[in-house]
Amino acid sequence: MNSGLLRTITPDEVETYHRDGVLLLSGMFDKDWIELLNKGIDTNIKTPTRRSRIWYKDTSGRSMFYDHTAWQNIDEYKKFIFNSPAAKICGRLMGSATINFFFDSVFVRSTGTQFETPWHQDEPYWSVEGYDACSIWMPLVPVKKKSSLSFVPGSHRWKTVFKQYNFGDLNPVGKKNVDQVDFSDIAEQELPNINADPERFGVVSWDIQPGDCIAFNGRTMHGGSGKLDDDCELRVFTTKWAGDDIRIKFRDYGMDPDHSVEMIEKGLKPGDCLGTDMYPRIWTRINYKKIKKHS
Ligand SMILES: O=C(O)CCC(=O)C(=O)O
Repeated sequence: MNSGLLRTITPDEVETYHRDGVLLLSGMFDKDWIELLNKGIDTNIKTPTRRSRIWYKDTSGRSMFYDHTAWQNIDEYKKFIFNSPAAKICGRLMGSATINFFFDSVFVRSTGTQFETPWHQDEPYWSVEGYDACSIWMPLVPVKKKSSLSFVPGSHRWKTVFKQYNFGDLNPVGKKNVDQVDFSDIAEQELPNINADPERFGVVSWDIQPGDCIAFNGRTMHGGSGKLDDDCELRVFTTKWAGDDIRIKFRDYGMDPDHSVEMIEKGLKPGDCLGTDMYPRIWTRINYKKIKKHS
């Protein structure tokens, strides 16, 4: 398993990440990581956390499983978080001095599932705020462009507060105890209908192979994955990473995932940096010199 970078991240790639808020990185993880994470997802599905949800289920049995913050009980996830190059990739892209792990999530669609993830920006849902948050979206099976996660380049710099989707509503099996978010009181605008005119928004997506990943900023608008062919499944492992300017923030309108209870239990409060054994520091830049500020 590679713990170092399989290849250099180029200055052009860093530039693209900050300009577009999203970047496809080919060939970053060797096949041992993919095997390990597939095993981890099998365990996760068999032993879901209390916060897991089935986002979608149809009468033919096609479904989508979602879970998050499962890493502390799944050795394969733990190994990936502490030993894979993911934290280093985020550190290089963000130009941060340190990288703490934030949380993991999985999105597992059975073959032929049509369900599309609604468009959204992650950071407004989270129990933290800041520019320096990077997600690593890693499919563990090949994904066609039409089924892959799509992005609106540049949307990480949008200033509008949108009325975003309440993912807590995605409960076809009737599970009630989930994080609820209601943006109505703070929203300045409805979410734009990106699917109605993807070209106007410059929507991008890619064919992806296991070992590739997409890195994106916590504020970048994304969605639209799904629409699977009958012989294609989609298994995705995502990790969220915090760089220099990320601070804890509790939001009155709800959070998803809502980590506030666990954060308070760990002695963390609004305004603090992430830390403790729940948000371990995984990477520190050697000879850090603040040369560029992107936020
Ligand atoms: O894979 C998906 O369908 C959704 C991924 C996502 O929203 C995320 O990783 O933040």
